[in-house]
Amino acid sequence: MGARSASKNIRGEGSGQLVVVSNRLPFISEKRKGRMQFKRSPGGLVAALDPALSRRGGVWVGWPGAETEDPASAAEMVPPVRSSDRVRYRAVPLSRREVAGYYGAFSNRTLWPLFHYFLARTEIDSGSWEVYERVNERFAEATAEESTPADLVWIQDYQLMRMARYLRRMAPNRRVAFFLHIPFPSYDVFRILPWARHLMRGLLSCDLVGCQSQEHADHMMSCSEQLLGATVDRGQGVVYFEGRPTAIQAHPIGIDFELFQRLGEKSVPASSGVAGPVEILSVDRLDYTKGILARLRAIETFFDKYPEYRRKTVFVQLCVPSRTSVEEYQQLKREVDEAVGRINGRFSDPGWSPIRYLVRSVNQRELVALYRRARVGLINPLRDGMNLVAKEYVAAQLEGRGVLILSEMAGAAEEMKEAVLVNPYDVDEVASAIRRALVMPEAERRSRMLALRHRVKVGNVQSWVRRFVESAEAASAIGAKARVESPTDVVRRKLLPWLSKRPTAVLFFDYDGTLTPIVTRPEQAVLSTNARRLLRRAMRTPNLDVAIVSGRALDDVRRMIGIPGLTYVGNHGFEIEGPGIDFQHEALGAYESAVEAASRELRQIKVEGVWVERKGATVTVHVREVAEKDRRSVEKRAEAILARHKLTPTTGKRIVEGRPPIDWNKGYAVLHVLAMRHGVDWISKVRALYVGDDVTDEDAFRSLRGMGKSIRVGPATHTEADLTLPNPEAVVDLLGWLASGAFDVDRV
Ligand code: GDG
Repeated sequence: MGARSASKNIRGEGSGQLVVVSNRLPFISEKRKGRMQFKRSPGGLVAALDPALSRRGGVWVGWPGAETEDPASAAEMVPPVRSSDRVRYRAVPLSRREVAGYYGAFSNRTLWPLFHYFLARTEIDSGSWEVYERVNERFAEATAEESTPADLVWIQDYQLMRMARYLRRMAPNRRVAFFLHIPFPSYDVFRILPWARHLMRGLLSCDLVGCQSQEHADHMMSCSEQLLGATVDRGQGVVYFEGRPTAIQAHPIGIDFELFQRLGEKSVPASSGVAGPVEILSVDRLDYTKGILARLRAIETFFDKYPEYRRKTVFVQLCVPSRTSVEEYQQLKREVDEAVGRINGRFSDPGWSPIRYLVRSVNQRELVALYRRARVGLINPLRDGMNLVAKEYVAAQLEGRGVLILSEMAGAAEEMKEAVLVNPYDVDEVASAIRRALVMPEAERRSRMLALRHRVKVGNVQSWVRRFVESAEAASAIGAKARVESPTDVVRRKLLPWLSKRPTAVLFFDYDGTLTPIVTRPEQAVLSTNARRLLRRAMRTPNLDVAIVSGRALDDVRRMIGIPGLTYVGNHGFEIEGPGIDFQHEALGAYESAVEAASRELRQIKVEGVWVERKGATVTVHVREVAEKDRRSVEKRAEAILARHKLTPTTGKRIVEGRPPIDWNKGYAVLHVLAMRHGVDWISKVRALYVGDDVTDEDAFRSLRGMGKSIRVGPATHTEADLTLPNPEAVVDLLGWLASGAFDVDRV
């Protein structure tokens, strides 16, 4: 296609180009007199990315802003490429329905409110989720076409959280980074989304995921762990999932400091478009996350509590209309109008009104003039990814006399510690902070502002782009090297497509040597707290059914695990107990006296270290502690005694076991559990997975051949199992992944 061949002219030699992907392309297009006209979108992000794109050569992929399903007419909505251009644009055409579902609904009525902790406003609608998925896939297709493995793909924001997953599938070698401009919520909030795991997988398909603050990065790491069972290295800020590392880092965005400073220098009070004094200033998009109503309550409280400021102080609230077609935003506008009217009605007198309320966008020159004049910048959103207004206010404070009051809930608060920090929900605190700012001694104001200005200058948007791109390149280089899978990753990758073809998985775990390391004496084989927690979690996961299968007596294994409600298989399958199952092999009674007599005789073997364990229907001779030289002869004597009593001797890891000569073993028991729990046609309903380490587990591996899957734990020996894991730690790792329900629903 045209764009692709054009890219050859544009692409710089040597290093790859930068491919920026965002919901909107960075310009507004309009047809005038039959010709398309393009106007650059305002804003620091576009201004900072433009030079980076031109320097390296690059492509910007995005939606051009007008609804169309036709790729040809979408291609007309981007500026034409001349051969000298180093940046070009690729339009992703979206229909009216797609824009409504992906942007209007899922992005703005599901992700936006949830990520800002407005749970009651969060819509959960699978229809819009499906559109979001499809549109993300379309962005990935366009990006795959526009890029090569040498390029760096940089995806912007919450509208495109699934895109990297698709891009990886279409173009596995792309270097991919993502930046989230809005907050990332805590696990307890994020998990509310039925598609939380899907979104997490989308993020973990990147080499680098950047966010505004360390708090958001921490939330991403714990969600990776809890939702997907991924391995997290918090010290390094890396998550390992499906054999690849993803760096998760805070990259607080900045502003074009020089620009705001320059505009500040040029500004004159009259250019602000607001006459009279401006003591307190707030500037926001008209959005419920910005906390305008709570702020107005704080202003009212301020005038109530400190009447000496009436007739003197003016609060200017500039609201830029936003998402005006959405009913909720229209409602918010009515509420803000009403609150302003009421407060002004209460306090105004003929010469003075406490609130100057402007609902419109002003140009940047006017905005900076306002910033410069304001004695107090009141920036107290209820929740905000960063909040650039706070930084812009600081940059425009050339005299350094202003005071910034900043919400603790804004990402900016993590860096801007010299501001007066407030809880925006606490109207009394905000009212007192305003008063404190107005009476703050000049020396204190200056020293706070000086420090803030220094930070904002150093962390400007240009350095943000530079650092992010450098980190993304470093992360993708490490990722390419580290793409060596751990044994658990290999097993996970092989199991995933198989497991996800059935709604339920039945997991069978042997105990000793599988869930716990092999120890000298059975009572020392204690289950770790982590393994117990994960088993509990697996039990509560709706699509998992968990059974423990052991050679130990049933009572013993139940006690060692200590989780009521699981299925327990004891004595190599002779005894089974669990929800809906209470089983004892019928032939057991007939051999009870033989087992008893054999046990008595075995106890007569008086060799140091021999230890006989009677386990109901079976008897075990432990020889682990017997001196090496005597071990074999003890085993032989034990086998002879068992044979004399017509019991079948089996030799395992440093044990000899006598069992009734009944054709019954762990393998039959597993099939019995499956039939009892899920019906004789279980094979069409569930997936069965058996994990064990011993020869006796081989019976289970054999019975599941072709019907289920099995994993042998321990050093590679001859085994009938389909897969292997090196040790119990790897089993617990796998259990973590299974217990997280990670293979549920989503097949990708
Ligand atoms: C998202 C995140 C994060 C406002 N009024 C006028 C005007 N503005 C400009 C400001 C500022 C921008 O709009 C608003 O940026 P914020 O950061 O405050 O908020 P969001 O739009 O919600 O942005 C946010 C940001 O992404 C970047 O990562 O900080 O947390 O929610 O630049 O100057 N500009 C002009 N006239 C106005 O009337 N010219």
